[in-house]
Amino acid sequence: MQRDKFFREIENVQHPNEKLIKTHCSYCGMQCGMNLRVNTATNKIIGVEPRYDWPVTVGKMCPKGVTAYQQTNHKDRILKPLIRDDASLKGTKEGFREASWEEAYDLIVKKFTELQKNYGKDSLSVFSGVSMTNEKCYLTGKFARVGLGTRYIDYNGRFCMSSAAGGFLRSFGVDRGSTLPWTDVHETDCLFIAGSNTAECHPTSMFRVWAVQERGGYLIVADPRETPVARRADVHLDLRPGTDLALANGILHLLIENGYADKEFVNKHTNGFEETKELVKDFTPEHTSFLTGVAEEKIIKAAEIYGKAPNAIVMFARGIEQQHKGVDNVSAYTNMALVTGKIGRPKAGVATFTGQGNGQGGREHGQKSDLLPGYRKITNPEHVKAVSKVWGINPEEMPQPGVSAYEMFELMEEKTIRGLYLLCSNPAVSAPNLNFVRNAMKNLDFMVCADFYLSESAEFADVILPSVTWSEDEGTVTNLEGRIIKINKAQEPIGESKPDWLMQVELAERLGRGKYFSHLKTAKDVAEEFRLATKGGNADYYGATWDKIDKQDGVFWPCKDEEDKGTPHMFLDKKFYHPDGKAKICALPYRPPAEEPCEEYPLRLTTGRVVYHYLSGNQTRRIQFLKDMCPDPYVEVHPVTAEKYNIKHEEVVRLFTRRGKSDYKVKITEAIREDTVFVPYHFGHEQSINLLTIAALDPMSRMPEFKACAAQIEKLEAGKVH
Ligand SMILES: Nc1nc2c(c(=O)[nH]1)N[C@H]1C(S)=C(S)[C@@H](COP(=O)(O)OP(=O)(O)OC[C@H]3O[C@@H](n4cnc5c(=O)[nH]c(N)nc54)[C@H](O)[C@@H]3O)O[C@H]1N2
Ligand SMILES: Nc1nc2c(c(=O)[nH]1)N[C@H]1C(S)=C(S)[C@@H](COP(=O)(O)OP(=O)(O)OC[C@H]3O[C@@H](n4cnc5c(=O)[nH]c(N)nc54)[C@H](O)[C@@H]3O)O[C@H]1N2
Ligand code: SF4
Ligand SMILES: [Mo]
Repeated sequence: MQRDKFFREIENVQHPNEKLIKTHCSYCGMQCGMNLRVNTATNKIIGVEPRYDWPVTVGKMCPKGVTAYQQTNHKDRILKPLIRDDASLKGTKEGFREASWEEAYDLIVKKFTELQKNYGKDSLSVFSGVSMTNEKCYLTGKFARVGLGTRYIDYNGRFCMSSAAGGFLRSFGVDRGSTLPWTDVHETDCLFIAGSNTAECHPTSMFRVWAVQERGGYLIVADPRETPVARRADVHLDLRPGTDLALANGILHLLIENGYADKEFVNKHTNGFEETKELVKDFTPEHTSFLTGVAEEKIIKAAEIYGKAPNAIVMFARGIEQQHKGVDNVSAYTNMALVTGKIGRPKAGVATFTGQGNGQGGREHGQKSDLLPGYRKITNPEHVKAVSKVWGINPEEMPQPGVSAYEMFELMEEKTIRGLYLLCSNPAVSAPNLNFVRNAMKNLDFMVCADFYLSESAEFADVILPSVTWSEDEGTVTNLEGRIIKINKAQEPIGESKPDWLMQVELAERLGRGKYFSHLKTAKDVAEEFRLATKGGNADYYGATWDKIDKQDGVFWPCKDEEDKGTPHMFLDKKFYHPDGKAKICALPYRPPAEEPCEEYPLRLTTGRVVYHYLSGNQTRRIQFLKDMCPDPYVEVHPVTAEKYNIKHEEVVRLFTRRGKSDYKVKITEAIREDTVFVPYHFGHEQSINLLTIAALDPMSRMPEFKACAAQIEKLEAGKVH
């Protein structure tokens, strides 16, 4: 891969009595290159250095990345399996005792077998996450379908990437989060960023973002809040939460009206232009401004900048995707690139900021209720046949598709699902409408949770299995570019902790399914089977061997065989993945958010992140520096709104919606719309903003509308908290 101008020949320093283990960060989709420093006398991780030789992030890391190594030997690590005998303590930290692996496995096998005997195979479920390697994500899908034989498996990507996936599949016929490598980003002429707090959530992208402006290019940002990236934008489209579909249609209207459509590209390589043109006719600047609250001049200026730019990249993130029309939002913003032909060549395209470390790979290989490895469909008999062959099962044995993440909790509530194997996710904090979700978990007959720290969700478990952190195992992950990279092991697992793939192999053996799992003795064994299982799928990883990943700074999928170097740029041949080779321009009527403000709930609540914490916070709330920087959640309120409610900076107020309430300190800031309030969601128990959020699901992706619901503020009497 060609080095870009940010690459500097800085050698990582090798200190005496230390070795450096080349790897990547445990957290977000940027997957910054780092070296873990290991003391050669104790064989323990003692620190970290950024990797200057990593082409995507060239020596950059954020506050989470530089402290990530502190997770491994943290005092809160769970060192042995834990069992709780008294079910009445469910939902608390109390009542767990240490047990041997044998005792824990025996109990799980006994309970799971009983449940399936009494209530059928599908009484069990698996809920997982994508902070795990591709190999672990792959095996989790196989464990559910072959080990347990249940249809009910889904994962936290439903709350994260599913709308982006749905939009890309509809527009392009394939879902790779970025059509181009990140090393192109700073070389484009216009970045159109919608619903991404890039500087806090993908901070090591920012040197490329600023470079666009430094080179004379433009930055447009659509966000209800003036985030750090919005502050420096040439145009900040400060829309009302939940109105992106109108904004995207409004911009498309102007692009077409003002002659920026690339007619040749549209005719040769797309379908759907005429009906889309017809639909967006109504989205005049005036009407769009009315629907979105963005000034007309800004909409006009944004369209003109994007239209004129020789190359441009449309980028977005959860701000547009976590809506009950998230898939439509993705396709609507993607329309901009397809209509103007700014795609399928270097420096131009579409990208979503993938969230979790393996948010891309983890969604491709069978943790989703309807997918099998290699992005194959469980509803397609040919796909089922291909995967069954690798797994050594009869295709008829493959379970049917299950339901989405939130819908699994609905089935737990009504007792269709009675057992849960939860790993790598903390839904007791991160799922929407938490009063309901926590109850559903409490309602389970038996729950297992694999985690390395006792999370808020583990409090609902009967058995907790100690897993390892990312630094105690090896495997591959796929970063936000679609580049498959290698995570290396820096330290042996502490205590009796084990990698998730090993627990699943050992459990499957004890459930009488050893025939399908016992040959997997190392992470590499899982990797070899995994590559084979993806062969021939849309997300083909067969050619991405660990050797090749090491030699060429990662491998972009698709990569079909040993000779194939991988695919950094998608669609260079202008071939999209729909059967006729064309992309789809989508005509998408506007729909408002599921819950609009009213007299009783006049404010719009939106939620998201801060730079110092990661997701449910179960990892970052334990790191002292990060905790010091952001100890508690807060509610951002505009000064005009604060005055209306007669509330002051740092005063504790009660925020409530139709579903729940919670008390927060007020942060008065002009960097938010007057009609909107914002709360970060990284906090547990009564501090969780998800007690208030709405579980309105997108009809296609089943993504909850985390980004918009109606809320009200209540001023508390002095000193009254909770
Ligand atoms: N520091 C940090 N970084 C992270 C993570 C983390 O937890 N902490 N998590 C990782 C993961 S898993 C993810 S998914 C990504 C998320 O990355 P982002 O999507 O960038 O993060 P969010 O804060 O969820 O939301 C982004 C922005 O959407 C805006 N927004 C809210 N409502 C709307 C709307 O209706 N329309 C538009 N256009 N914008 C809206 C919010 O104001 C916010 O600034 O970050 C990854 N990186
Ligand atoms: N209100 C609101 N809610 C949201 C969002 C929002 O913007 N607003 N964003 C949503 C998004 S984008 C996401 S991605 C979800 C994420 O929400 P969660 O899935 O809850 O994310 P994490 O906090 O990463 O949970 C991972 C858990 O698994 C553990 N863990 C980490 N690695 C491993 C591993 O390898 N194995 C095992 N067994 N355990 C591991 C961690 O300690 C942690 O407890 O939250 C969603 N919820
Ligand atoms: S930007 Fe993401 S991957 Fe990079 S150091 Fe921060 S959390 Fe880790
Ligand atoms: Mo996410």
